[in-house]
Amino acid sequence: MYTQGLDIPKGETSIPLGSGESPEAARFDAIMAADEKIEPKDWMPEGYRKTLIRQISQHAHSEVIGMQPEGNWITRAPSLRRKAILMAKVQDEAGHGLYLYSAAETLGVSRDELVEQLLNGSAKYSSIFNYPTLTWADIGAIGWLVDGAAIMNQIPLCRCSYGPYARAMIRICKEESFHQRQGYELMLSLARGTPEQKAMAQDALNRWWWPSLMMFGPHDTKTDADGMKSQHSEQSMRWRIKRVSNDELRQKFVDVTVPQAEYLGLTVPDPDLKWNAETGHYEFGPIDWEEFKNVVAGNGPCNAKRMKQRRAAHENGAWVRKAALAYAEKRAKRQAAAA
Ligand code: BYC
Repeated sequence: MYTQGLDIPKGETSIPLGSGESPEAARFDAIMAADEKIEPKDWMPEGYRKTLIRQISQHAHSEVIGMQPEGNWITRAPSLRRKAILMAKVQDEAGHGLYLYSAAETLGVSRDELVEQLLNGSAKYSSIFNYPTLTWADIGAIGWLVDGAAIMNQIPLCRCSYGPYARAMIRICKEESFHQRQGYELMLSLARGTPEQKAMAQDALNRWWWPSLMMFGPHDTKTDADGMKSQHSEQSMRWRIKRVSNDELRQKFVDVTVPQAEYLGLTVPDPDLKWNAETGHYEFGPIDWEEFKNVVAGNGPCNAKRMKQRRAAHENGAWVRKAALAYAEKRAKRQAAAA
């Protein structure tokens, strides 16, 4: 059974795998070298398969758990327009989860197995969804910053070497783009509203900024005092699963987002933030990796609540799954009888 974490078999630490060892391995190497797609029936190294199952399933779980912080505000949206937009967005996240579970299934893992890993707590999902949505402005901040960070991370995944994941990402990115825009538009309305509304927008930016930077994952190479370093990036980039590193994506996100905050008239909560004309990038302060580790370990402000709600939703949905199975069986019997 697939387990989370670093379990890439020894001897599969880099590609090329050793073309010539077997015709299949040589073909895999050739596909990588030509920057073409690996498809489900193609031979692939076990480590490649496991890395993809890990990343795609974590991504799917993130989309599913990610419905909760925003779903929390559907009944309290301040207008019918905002409610309709938010409902559409949350439904999109459910859809993303489903495309991604389907993409993971093409790698030979069952959806039941993946869902079980989420429910029993052995699977990870993005740290960002363990923070609370305290005010309506948080809905704007999530769209602007969280979906903004997600797009930055996911656009390169549209060029991932695994075909089903790359194709799922194309549609997801189109939808994420709408999500980001609605979030920014919401923030703009608040920033141009009453002083209280502007203060609410600033407070949301203050709380979501640093967790959004953490979404990109640990640093690429630096081993900080706390030992934070991306474990998988190097190999995943060789396999063309990841195309751009965690730090590069984080920097791109900061460079794009700081001027957006300025346009809103809001202040990014980082006293060290400054433009470096020589590098053409913003410099920013240190990330609190202790907080990240704590949240990923299950001790964030909302981890327990998110998991409790997901387990309850799964149990409450048991009758739907049972009914769908019974209907599928009945239909198969009818079709067999008619044939
Ligand atoms: N949170 O070696 P690294 C959305 C883990 S949903 C938790 O760099 P990798 C949305 C990492 O898993 C957006 N854990 O890993 C939905 C690894 O642990 P394991 C979700 C994190 O995989 C609803 C360890 O740290 N996006 O858009 O090469 C509403 C070492 O990291 C995090 C995706 O899932 C984190 N933030 O790179 C609104 C994108 N970061 O597995 C919006 C797809 C790292 O060894 N995923 N870890 O136990 C990716 O691009 C990559 O998996 C990551 C991490 C960049 C996230």
